[in-house]
Amino acid sequence: MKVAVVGATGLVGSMILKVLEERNFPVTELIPVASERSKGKEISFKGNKFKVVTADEAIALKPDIALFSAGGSTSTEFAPKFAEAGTIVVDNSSAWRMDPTKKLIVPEVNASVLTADDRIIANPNCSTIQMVVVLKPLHDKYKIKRVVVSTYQSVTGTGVKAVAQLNDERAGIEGEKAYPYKIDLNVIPQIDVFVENGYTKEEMKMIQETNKIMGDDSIRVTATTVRIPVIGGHSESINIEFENDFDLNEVRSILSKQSGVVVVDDPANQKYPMPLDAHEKDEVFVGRIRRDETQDNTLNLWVVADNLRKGAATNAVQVAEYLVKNKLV
Ligand code: 2RA
Repeated sequence: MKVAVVGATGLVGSMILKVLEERNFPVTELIPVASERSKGKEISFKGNKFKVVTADEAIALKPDIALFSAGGSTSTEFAPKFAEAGTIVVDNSSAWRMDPTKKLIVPEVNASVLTADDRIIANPNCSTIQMVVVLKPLHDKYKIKRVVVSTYQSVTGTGVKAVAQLNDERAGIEGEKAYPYKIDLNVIPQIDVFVENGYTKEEMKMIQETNKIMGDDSIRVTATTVRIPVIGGHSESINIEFENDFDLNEVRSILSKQSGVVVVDDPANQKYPMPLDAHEKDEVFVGRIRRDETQDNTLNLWVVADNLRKGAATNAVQVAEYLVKNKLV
């Protein structure tokens, strides 16, 4: 399989390369792609060195699959050009997610909707991915009416500059700023820009993407997304109201059986998911499973995942694995 990684020098792009190697994806030829500025840089992959090329040069090489993590404008410009050259694109940006002609895929939830006609496939937002992996089996069993989610998101979701700002602040160094405020010893209740209804784009992504991925617009979602000074992954407090009642042990059993989910729920021994434990792992970790005692048929959960892996790179590679396994590429 000839595989292009577009944005190969960025945080997520580098993680895509790492995940492709770890999961032994059948790469026969790797094509690392980055901006003109990075052209010629050497990338290590499976013990070999590969030179970074531009998007136009990569298109000419006609890759079978192109995994994108290079921002919305690059995806908007180049994904169609790759597709025209016969490449299947899996894109991590928000460019195509809400396009009605494009599929928005989390393999454990809705990979079965993919067909050979899908040439540009959208990877959802990281905070959405980890939530829907958990919502899906519970929705199938108890039918979700409403979701209230508050997130506690890693600075790695912003990128290299944000990680540097956190480290600089901890070291007492005055460096470049990714945020308008200090992030160390602080939390910032804004991720991405505000829109006219007072929500941020990140919150609207969680709301709109969830309905699309779950294939059910009746699910009402509201979100508050917050940046916190950690690097291991995103954490989410999720309150779910169902149409039907549930049994807590059955909930734990359903989640334990869900592909890609690990239940860590032993409060008596202070066992619950935390970003430090989720870091560098591909699973979604769920704990603090308990009934919301203020309302019937309502459940509280705590969900943690590495946003660079299951929230981005691993999910994209898993989409590619599904395409290969089902002979869609
Ligand atoms: C963030 N989910 O965490 C957004 C984009 N990666 O900043």
